Formats: sequence, C-alpha cells, structure tokens
Amino acid sequence: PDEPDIMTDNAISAGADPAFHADVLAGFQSRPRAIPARWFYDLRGSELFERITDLPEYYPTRVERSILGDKASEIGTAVGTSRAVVEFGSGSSAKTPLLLEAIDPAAYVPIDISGEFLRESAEALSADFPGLPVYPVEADFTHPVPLPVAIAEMPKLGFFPGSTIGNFIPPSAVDFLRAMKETLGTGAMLLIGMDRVKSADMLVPAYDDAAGVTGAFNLNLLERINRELAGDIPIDAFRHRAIWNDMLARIEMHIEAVRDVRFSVAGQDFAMERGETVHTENSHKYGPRDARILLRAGGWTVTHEWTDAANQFALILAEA
Ligand code: AVI
Repeated sequence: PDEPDIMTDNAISAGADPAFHADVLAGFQSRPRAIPARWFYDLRGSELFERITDLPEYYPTRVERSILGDKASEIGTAVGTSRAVVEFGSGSSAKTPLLLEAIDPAAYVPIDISGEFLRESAEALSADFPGLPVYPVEADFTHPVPLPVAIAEMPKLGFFPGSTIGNFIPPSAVDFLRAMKETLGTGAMLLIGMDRVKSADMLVPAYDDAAGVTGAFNLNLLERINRELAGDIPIDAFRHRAIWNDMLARIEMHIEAVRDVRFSVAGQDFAMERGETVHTENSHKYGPRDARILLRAGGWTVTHEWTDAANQFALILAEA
C-alpha cells in the first residue's frame, strides 16, 4: 500500500477552532454526552439550516415572516420611526427587509460572529435600502457589544427573530437578554421571536422532517468533526433523533448510536454502545406567560405581542 501522507492523513486541520476541539472532546467524555449546538454552523451546516427553513414541516420561519408582514403597520405604530435597528445574529438578514419597511429606521446595525456572511448580507441590504446607514459589527452577540459611535444618540430597537432564544437553556437565555439590554442602553426596545408550546405531533416532525434535511444537519456535526478534528467516526453507525421533552418544554436533538461503535477524534479513543446518544441541541418553546416571565427575568417588560391565527409563534415587543 501507499505510504500514508503524514501532512494530510489524520491531521487536525490547520484552521480548526481550538474551542471546537475542546467542546467536542469534553462532549464525548461527559455523561450525558453533549456537544453545543453552535458547532452545527459551518458552511455546510449553514446551507442545511437554510434548507430547513423552507421545509413544509418547519413552520417557525414561515409563520414568523407572515406575522411580520401581516402586522407590519401595528408594529410600525408601536415602535415608531427613527430608531436604530440592532439585529443580533443577523446571518443572512432574511427577515430584516420586512421590519425595515414597517418602521422606517434611522440606521441598521447587523451583529454577527461570521464576518464574511455579515458583510455580504449588509451589502445586499444597503442596495435594497439606499440612504439607510448600515454599520455591520462582527462580534459574539451573547456578550455586551460596543455599538458604533454614529448611532450613540439614536434610540435603539433590538431585533432577535427566529426563536433563537429557544436554543439557550433558560439561565443562559436570561444572561443573554441582560447582555442585549446592556448593549442597547436606556430607552431601548426589543422585538423578539419566540416559538410557542404546541402538540408533539406538530413539533417532532418540524425537527425530524420526511426529506431527512434536519437529520443531515444534525449528522453534519459528525462529518465536521471528521473533517476538522481528524476523526474517523463511521457516520452510518449513527442516526438523528428529535424528542419532545415535556417536563422541560423543549425539543431535544440527539445523535444516537445504532450499533456498538468505537472511533477516535484528535488522537483520543471513544466507545459508544448501541442506543447511547450525544445531545446536540435544545429548542425551548414558550407559552405566553412563560415568555413574559423569561423576558422580565432578563430585564425586559413586554408591551405588545403579535401571533398568527393558529397561535403557533409569537413576535414580542418589550422595553428595557
Ligand atoms: C436556529 N434555531 C432557532 C433552530 C430551532 O428551531 O431551534 C435550529 C434548528 N434545529 C433544527 N431545526 C432548526
């Protein structure tokens, strides 16, 4: 056989994030095993997530967009004009135009950890809203972020759509809401999307779709580990699971071993028995009162709520 190439075979890729390395090894060692959901979003994972948002079973994106469209004038009246909109984790800014049209803001500040994605979507948005000052900020929005001086005197509206708040366990969600309040300052408002508690018959398919896109999104984490951390995980030894945890009011995603399996990651050996899982994501759902209490704990008072006719999803306006 050919001699292995020590430069390419079984090497941790040069660009691998040390925090990813640490989280993955700790995640396989801990019991229960768990790896934070933030590591889903490499390029392939971000593409798969975009496809999830178009799935027939995945209602949150569609319903939130319909609320923003249907209630635009009420939202506009409640928020008022001339605020600077600060969007947390703006990503592709897909829902932003609907909001900007509704409220006629003085400036737009998208904050995202991925600089490249951020600049591209900021440029696209500037082209659609000529005359609107856009100040992209590359930062980890889970901590207080210094905002551009150009918007220092403007009243702020924080925008956090998509029910991403649900991906934090409640104590972290409260810390994060407080960080947003610190970022935005006194007199700020926050428009936040929160997915509602509903029947497991509807929730589970939204996270375990018939076409298998969510399964591919979940298992891409193992592929990313193999790619970036010199892993040899046999992907076919695992399957995607989505479980409604009623006690904690959340959908959990797990990666389950379908047979006994041994593998190594970054030179460390691991074994899992058939049926054992790695917990990869939580997506908490909030009833109307739960949502208000969570926001209060994070320093925000709810002033308005807009939902769809079937009450599946809520857009909530709060003030600091
Ligand atoms: C990004 N976040 C709000 C999604 C959710 O619904 O929790 C992530 C997701 N995971 C599986 N499908 C979508």
